[in-house]
Amino acid sequence: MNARLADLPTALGLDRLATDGALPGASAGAFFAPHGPPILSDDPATGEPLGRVATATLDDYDSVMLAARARFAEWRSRPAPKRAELVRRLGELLREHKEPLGELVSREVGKIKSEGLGEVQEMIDICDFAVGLSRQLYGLTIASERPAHRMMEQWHPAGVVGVITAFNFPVAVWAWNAAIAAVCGDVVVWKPSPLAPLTAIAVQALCDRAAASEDAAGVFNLVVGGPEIGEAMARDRRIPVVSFTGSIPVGRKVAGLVAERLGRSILELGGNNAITVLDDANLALATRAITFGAVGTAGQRCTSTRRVFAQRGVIDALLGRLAKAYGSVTIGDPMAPGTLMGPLVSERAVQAFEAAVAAARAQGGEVVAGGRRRPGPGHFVEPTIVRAPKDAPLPIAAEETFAPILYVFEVGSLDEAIERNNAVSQGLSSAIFTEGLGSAERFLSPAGSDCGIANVNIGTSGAEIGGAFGGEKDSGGGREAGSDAWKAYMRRQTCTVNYGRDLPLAQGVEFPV
Ligand code: UN1
Repeated sequence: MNARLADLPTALGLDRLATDGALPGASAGAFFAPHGPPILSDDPATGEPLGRVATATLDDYDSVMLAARARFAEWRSRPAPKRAELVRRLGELLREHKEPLGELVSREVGKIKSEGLGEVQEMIDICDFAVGLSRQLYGLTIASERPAHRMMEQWHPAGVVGVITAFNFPVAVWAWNAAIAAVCGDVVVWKPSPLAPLTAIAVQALCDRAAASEDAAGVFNLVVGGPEIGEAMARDRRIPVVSFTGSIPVGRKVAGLVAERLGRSILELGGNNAITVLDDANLALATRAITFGAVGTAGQRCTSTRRVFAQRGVIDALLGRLAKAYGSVTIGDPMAPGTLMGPLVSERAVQAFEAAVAAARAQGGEVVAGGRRRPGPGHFVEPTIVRAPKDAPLPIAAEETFAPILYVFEVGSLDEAIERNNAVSQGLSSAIFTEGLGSAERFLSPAGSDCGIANVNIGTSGAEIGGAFGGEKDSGGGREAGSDAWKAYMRRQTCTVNYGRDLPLAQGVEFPV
């Protein structure tokens, strides 16, 4: 364990888990030493190793699945408000450990302190939401066409839910899925990103503590491993629901494997999110929203702002304001006060950044801010703005590069902005800045943005957990977190009860026997 993390393990209960230097990356109610090769987790701000984690083999995965199935047999029959006690306890533990867990997130994936804390807050929020939801898993009653018959719909637990998460929200996205699934009566098996195993182990340690006091060992389970574990989950008929967050190509593969066995997948894939800025926009507001959207989390959110469509009358003023705002962004140690942008997660991410900037230049884009990597140690780059050429396409802007690169286009009208907003394969998040009610409503209308999220006078990222989160087209179509997203974690049952003495048939069919 790295010295910079010295006081964190104790706070998170990790110190008790260390076995011959490697933390055990598997838990089925209690941590056990898995048999796969260890992986190193690095601090992206320094390139130094933070800790070593033993990974799970397919046999280890199978042991976790067996325990999960056994737990489900009991858990599904526990009343939902009682199940919620586990989630309430987890929420309390997260509140108690918000600081050290937020710091661990910052250290392991490089997001700034406030965002690391915000990520844990998002977990706390979804726990609160799930506790309330446990008393609101409503079904409909339906008027029957037959006398003395009652029809109703009820929602039952689906089973073992597989949750595969990405490095950029290493724990919040797990919580969206896990907190909801647990109150729905499901048991969760989690495969975290191999880039963030320490954060996952810390959260699992809190889960195991919550479970111990609520007699719920094994409702939350952890399997740290590589793509072979993810593939096993996608193929596994014992997992009726697989929630996957990650890239579009891997999401396509997961969706195919789950569909082959007629399972259900909840996909939260890439985005290519745009902000439209009309001539009547409040430019001060737009500048702040664009800068947070494009630079926040070093551009490594699926909701990060990647494209701007600025109307002719404001593009120069907006670019001037953006260049100034970008100039004031402090880059460095994510935990240092005042830092607004930490490192990218890996050297590979830096190379992808450099390749995208080079492609943008080759395609006629003008780099008006940033554009370079920063000397090491650590994986630092400059937040970058590319002004698109007027009369040529900028094909690189159709791709999602997980880095702080913003492509700015000039548009003549709202219609043109909407058309270009929708012209990419992804459809996650979008926003418009305008003071005009008509323009705002047109952006939100059926002929407006085609994304799962459409905002007015706020940016594309930073969604609250109360809404359903997810996107259309290549963004995957899944919905997670709030609203009625819980329905994806349950199976629906339509029930008809005859309390009469006759057996009338529907549709007036006669069958005299
Ligand atoms: C993600 O990047 O996978 O809306 C999720 C947001 C965050 C979640 C992002 N609440 O930006």
